[in-house]
Amino acid sequence: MAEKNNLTTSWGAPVGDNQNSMTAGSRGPTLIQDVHLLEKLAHFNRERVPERVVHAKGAGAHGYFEVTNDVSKYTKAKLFSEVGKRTPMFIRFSTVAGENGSADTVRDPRGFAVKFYTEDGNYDLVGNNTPVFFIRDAIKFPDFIHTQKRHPQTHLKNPDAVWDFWSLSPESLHQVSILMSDRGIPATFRHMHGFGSHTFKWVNEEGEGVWIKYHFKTEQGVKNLASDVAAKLAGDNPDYHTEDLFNAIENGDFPAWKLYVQIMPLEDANTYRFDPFDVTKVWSQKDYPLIEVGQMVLNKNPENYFAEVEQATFSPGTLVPGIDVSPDKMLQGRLFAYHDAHRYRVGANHQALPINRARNEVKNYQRDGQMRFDDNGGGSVYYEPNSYDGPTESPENKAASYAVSGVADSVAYDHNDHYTQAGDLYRLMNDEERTRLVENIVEAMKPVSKDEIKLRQIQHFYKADPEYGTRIAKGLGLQVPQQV
Ligand code: HDE
Repeated sequence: MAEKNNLTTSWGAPVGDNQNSMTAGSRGPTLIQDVHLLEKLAHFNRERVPERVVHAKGAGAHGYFEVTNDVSKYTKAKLFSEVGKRTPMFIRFSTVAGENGSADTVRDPRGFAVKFYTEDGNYDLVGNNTPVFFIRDAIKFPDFIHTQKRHPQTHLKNPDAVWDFWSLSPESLHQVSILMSDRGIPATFRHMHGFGSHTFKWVNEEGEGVWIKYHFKTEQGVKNLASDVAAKLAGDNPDYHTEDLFNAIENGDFPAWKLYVQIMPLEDANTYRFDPFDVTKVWSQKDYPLIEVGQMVLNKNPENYFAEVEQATFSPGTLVPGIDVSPDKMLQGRLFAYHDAHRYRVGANHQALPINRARNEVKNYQRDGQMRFDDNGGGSVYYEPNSYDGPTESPENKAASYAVSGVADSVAYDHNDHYTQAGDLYRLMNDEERTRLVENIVEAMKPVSKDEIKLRQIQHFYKADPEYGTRIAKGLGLQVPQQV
């Protein structure tokens, strides 16, 4: 006879009755000794871990990355080591500002966070579907996100804050223009590009470095949603992108992206026409053309959303030999923020969770901490240096050194041209794209209560391109301020 499929408590004891609480007689009070009832209710109260403070709503998938072009002369990173090499990976797509459960089809950048499970440990490439960002110093991030979230009194979204901040932070103009363009609402997670956004460093076996930028080009083609279609979907099916990704993979329609890099010799950074570490700027592809690296294919859905997507923890600080960071002030801030967020949201041992655990053996002297559900190193030596053959550092894997100079100070960037690239973007667009861009901005700015904010923002659009600023001013029933 087949073994009975017994329901158990979390401590494995069989449950006698899962329909009725234990009471003193059928009408008597519930007995506190009904430990199965107590445990069910108590665990239920603790099912929610804090949602991500940004990028709370997302969807994930497993897949692989395969090298299609030899870039080993630039980097010793094993996942890029030879053509044909495959590395398992996990990706999480997300919106930025909305809470968990908010609609997928909002106008917002999309997170594009990739975890490569390489033989040298995990490498996280935590990017967005946009090559630039709104700000370029980490110190402004909490304030920026406050403006994207809810007003502290009304608990409503607040256009005054959004545009007040952007009009007082002109470095945001390039990303604001991308956000308000057609690409602000991707048709699905499958029909959008991905970017590392920041400048990173690749280092080869000889310790020679180059600066790089990552580009994931969707092989599905870029498709976007018109604002009105997106708004209707946000009401009819707030999980539209989540559902699309799951169904596509479930049906064997595996989405793929080609990965390219732009490569800049280290010395070029000193002479390039703007600071190449400024994440509000792109590098001209005429100056630094795209070089193919490989293909990423998503071919497996998560078995369990909470275990694999909600508990996934990514960080730009999760690096492997051959890949390093740049002095980009945003990237530097993120190197602290992500693991700090994970320790708070998931726990000190988040890297040991199955979805985050490296595929190669993790050997170090970190012990204990909450939810240490692995063997915690057993009886092995638990300090270093030691005389018991414990794991030791491998100097050949030290991050490549590089010269730094300057006075310790809180200093601004040494260039402030926030208009050329935003204007170039506007001029690259065809008439229909420009018209939709202007309409989207006018719609978004109409609810702003202070003309002072609108006029200040119009000045920025005008400096990018006179037609750009003039059309927005007209749409808002305002004049472009004289002192532009
Ligand atoms: Fe994030 N970001 N971010 N961000 N970010 C987080 O990590 C942060 C920035 C991005 O699917 C948080 O687990 C700072 C740029 C993605 O789990 C947090 C700054 C880019 C995801 C955090 C930035 C990103 C996050 C929130 C300014 C694109 C979701 C909770 C210096 C290049 C990853 C968490 C996932 C998540 C901090 C700016 C992308 C708080 C301080 C620029 C895709 O750690």
